[in-house]
Amino acid sequence: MEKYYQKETECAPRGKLRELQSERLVSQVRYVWEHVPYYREKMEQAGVSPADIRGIEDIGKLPFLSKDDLRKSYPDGLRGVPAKDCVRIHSTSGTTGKRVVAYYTREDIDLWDDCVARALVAADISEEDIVQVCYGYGLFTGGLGLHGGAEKLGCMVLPMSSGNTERQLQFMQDLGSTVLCCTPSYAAYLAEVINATGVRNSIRLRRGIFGAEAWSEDMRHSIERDLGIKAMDIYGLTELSGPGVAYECSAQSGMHINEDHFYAETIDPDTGEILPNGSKGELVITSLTKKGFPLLRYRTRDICILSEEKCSCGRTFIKMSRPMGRSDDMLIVKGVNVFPSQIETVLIQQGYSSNYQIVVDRVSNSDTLDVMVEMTQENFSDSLGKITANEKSLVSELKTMLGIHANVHLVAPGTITRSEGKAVRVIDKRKI
Ligand code: DLL
Repeated sequence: MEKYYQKETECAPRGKLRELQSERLVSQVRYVWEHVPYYREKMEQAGVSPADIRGIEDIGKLPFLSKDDLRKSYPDGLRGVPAKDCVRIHSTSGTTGKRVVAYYTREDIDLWDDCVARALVAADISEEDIVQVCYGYGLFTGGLGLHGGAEKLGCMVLPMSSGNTERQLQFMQDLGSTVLCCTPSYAAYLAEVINATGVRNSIRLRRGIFGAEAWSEDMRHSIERDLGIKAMDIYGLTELSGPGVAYECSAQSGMHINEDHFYAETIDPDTGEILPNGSKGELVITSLTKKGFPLLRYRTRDICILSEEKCSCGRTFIKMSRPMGRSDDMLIVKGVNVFPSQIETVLIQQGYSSNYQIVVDRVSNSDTLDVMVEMTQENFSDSLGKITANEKSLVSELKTMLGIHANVHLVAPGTITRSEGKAVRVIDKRKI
């Protein structure tokens, strides 16, 4: 089984892979032209027809799809098959407008499971493993996505879904889970509870498959240390199946993109110009095989770098760096661009944990930026009596990074609400 997932396409010479991508793109463009009138119209407006797409080198001729297109075509304008041929839907949380609904045929689910199974094999997981899935089940793709891949690989799956930490830990100990799948922020919380309750020695975890939100290398190291596991990154989005678009291997230096199913480009987010691999840009993905919801040139809004450098694991699939924030993550505070990741970088560099919250508000027509920062147990006991000095030093570091003043509030360990799914780091009260 391992052989099947690892070798056939993942390690193919790049020329051969390009041929396969070309063939698949040509037939996918024809398919979309015939089955998705919304995209056909976009192609007509751009003056392109399927005859113009003869291989992957022609992909730049195709128009982009954006989140805005998904909203305009809600609920089923981009579906590629009649409802009777779909076996499932998933949906995004819809916090910023209308939900996005993605459709899956039976074959789409099968290919998605393959993509996730590959991710698990790349993390050295096999049918011997007991996989505890604590991503949410339901409309969110995390639960059923990891579940499908792990089951396909032959693992024993614990479909826990998110929440109920006490029960998670009970099953983890009683059934001897060896793999944990959840958001990195929930993994960090579980690690905290495991160590605080002294049950670390009765936990058999050895791998973690963490994704769905941004996390830093420092956060990886602390989760690995606290749980005694190897923590692997996994990337994906609902619009393109879910988790498993890209995954980490033993090298833990970027995520291999499942390139036989997804063609990746990076573009300049302002001009749409295609950038050479190696430069930082917005990730654009074309699904080469999906039929229920076949998106071409979808703008993910995630900023990353694609690298063709040879990987020590032997896979030839291109790698993406961890997403460096989303192009729409940016806050504008007092007219200045602020990325939450810049704030996280300062906090981690100064020895604080990844538990923080940013609150933006407007008082008497002027923006305010407050950062609640949770101290770790160590810096809490070190800094009793030095809190004001520490806050002042963080204010000054943040000013250097952001160019504007932020109010810093150091709070005791455990004060900031822990998340069971994606962490909520920013509260923008100007929008409430
Ligand atoms: O988060 C799918 C997923 C589930 C991925 C479980 C990995 C594990 P959405 O809810 O549609 O889908 O959110 C997609 O989450 O555009 C990124 O901004 C972010 N994201 C996903 N994976 C990562 C990651 C799922 N590994 C959006 N690192 C994407 C950083 C990630 N951000």
